[in-house]
Amino acid sequence: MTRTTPANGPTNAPANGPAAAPAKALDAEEVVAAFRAAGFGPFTGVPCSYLGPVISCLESRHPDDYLIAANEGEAVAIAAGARLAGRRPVVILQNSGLGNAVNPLTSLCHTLRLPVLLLVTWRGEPGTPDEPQHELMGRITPGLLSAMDIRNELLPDTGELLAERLRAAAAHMDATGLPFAFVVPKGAVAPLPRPPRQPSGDGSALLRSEAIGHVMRLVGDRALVVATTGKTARELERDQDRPGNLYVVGSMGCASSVALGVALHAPSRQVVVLDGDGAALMRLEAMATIGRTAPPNLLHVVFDNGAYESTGGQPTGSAHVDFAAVATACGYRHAADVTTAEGLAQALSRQPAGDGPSLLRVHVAPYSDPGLGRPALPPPASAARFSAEATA
Ligand SMILES: Cc1ncc(C[n+]2csc(CCOP(=O)(O)OP(=O)(O)O)c2C)c(N)n1
Repeated sequence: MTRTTPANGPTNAPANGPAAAPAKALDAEEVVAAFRAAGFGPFTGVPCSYLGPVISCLESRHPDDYLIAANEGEAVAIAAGARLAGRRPVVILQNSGLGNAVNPLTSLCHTLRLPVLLLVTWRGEPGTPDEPQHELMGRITPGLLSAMDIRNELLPDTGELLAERLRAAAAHMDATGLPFAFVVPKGAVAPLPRPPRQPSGDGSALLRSEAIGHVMRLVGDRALVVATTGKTARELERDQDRPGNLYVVGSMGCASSVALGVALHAPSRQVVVLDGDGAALMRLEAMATIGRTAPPNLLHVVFDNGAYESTGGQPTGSAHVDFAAVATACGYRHAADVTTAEGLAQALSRQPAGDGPSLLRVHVAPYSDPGLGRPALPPPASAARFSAEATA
């Protein structure tokens, strides 16, 4: 698969070797304009930093045509519905989210012949250094798309070629009723100039890194702590690394379910999950199972910054969700919203360890240290260390 040669069909071979870096970067406005000119829209999906500029452009210029989804599978189903209503929908997703989308792509779009256009980013592209959680999916992305009968090719690197390939994609989708995917490598879309980020508002909002520090101090040394993907895990590792911490670097949204599994099978230990609002929304069903199984030793902390901060700060839509009410309705014994360090301490004193499950939604600023590093500990080492601690 090359940048300018379209794939020949649904069986086009996966790219096994290192791919060349994109020759040029497309401008995000140019990408959005080309898709719209070819009749594509609405757009829905979950962000990846590679497509952050495209999402920002959609949010600012075409807010009625961009819908934030909580989960990539949900986005595919929304797009399928939009197709039924006569539109040519586009789903924006990171390739890690292909896992969430496999079922609706195969058993909904394929079965009902509802063609949706995918813009899939290519984290972990072979030959391009990336984080461990992207290695396997990066290797199999083109092959996985092909295995699902989804014709795929790299996003072209000029506006003219993009317009041409969009016409070809539309013709293919009309002729076959099948989805089509453009795979978006690193650097394919130029970043937007960004003003230096500051803690928002009047500076009184808690920073997530501070809030993590408060929670860790209040839960104590013996607590087992499971941190969600993105900057939450990275901040925890940087500031508070210890054997009882597990950094769930991938599988966005699964940290609370991992914590549930630990809590049910290590009943003598307090288990704390540090979740994000985007991650909690991605797998909101986890709260139903936590509430039903009701492990008394589980504390679920959601750091709500209203954003997918780790991928560039796109909004999550969490302001529309009352997490505490959801948790209570699901069967959690305690749930509270807090905005300050004092509120956090008071809420935890009212939700004693052993009287859970409890939920604490901590409102934090959508900000993190721009110099925040990547996890130093290889994921298998982090898992083995945590497991040894959990079974000690
Ligand atoms: C299935 C999946 N989809 C998308 C991503 C890309 N991604 C990584 S972190 C992140 C944002 C997480 O948002 P949130 O839980 O609110 O935490 P924050 O980044 O705000 O700390 C996203 C979208 C991913 N890793 N996995």
